[in-house]
Amino acid sequence: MPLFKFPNEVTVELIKGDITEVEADAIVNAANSYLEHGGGVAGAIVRRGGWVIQEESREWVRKHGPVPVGGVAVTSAGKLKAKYVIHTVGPRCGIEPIEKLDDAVTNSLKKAEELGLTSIAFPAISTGIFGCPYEDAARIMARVIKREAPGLRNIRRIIICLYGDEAFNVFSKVLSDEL
Ligand code: AR6
Repeated sequence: MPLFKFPNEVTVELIKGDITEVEADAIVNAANSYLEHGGGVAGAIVRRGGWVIQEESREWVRKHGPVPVGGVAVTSAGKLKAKYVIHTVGPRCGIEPIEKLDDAVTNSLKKAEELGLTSIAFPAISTGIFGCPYEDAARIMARVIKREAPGLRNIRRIIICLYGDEAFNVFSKVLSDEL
């Protein structure tokens, strides 16, 4: 059952597990600006989706330059169930302001809308290697969803995929409080 449903039927679901297994039109990658997908979500996406995702990412950076913090880039999803990977760069906590996470989530939703997609799955961007606390990240994601969901025309499912009990419990609490 979804955690929340907006009047325009957009639902928010929280799930626990590996985002590379989620069935959604797009999965969001917690990337770095160079789209070099080493560890965390990014590493898992390339391992499971195939090297083509890394190759397309390098091609994107060659054409457009590094992705700014809060920006997005799109590639195919290789062998994943998704149609696209939307790569976004979250802030590195302690180096960039965590508020940039608002841009990362907002721009990912906008890109999915632009592509005409109906479902999008997010990981807890910036809460792994980039060191942001789950609670702060969850609050920002909740705020963006609350602000953006009522205006969405194509997206009907927003999935947040959390890795492990702690992340899942914190996000569940914050999102149910704030949505
Ligand atoms: N599915 C869902 N969530 C996951 C998975 C997975 N397979 N693997 C890890 N997480 P991170 P960041 C969780 O480090 O902090 C990469 O090297 C993880 O527990 O993937 O934005 C990039 O290339 C954490 O809660 O992303 C960048 O250099 C959350 O996903 C850098 O890490 C995000 O962890 C980005 O760091």
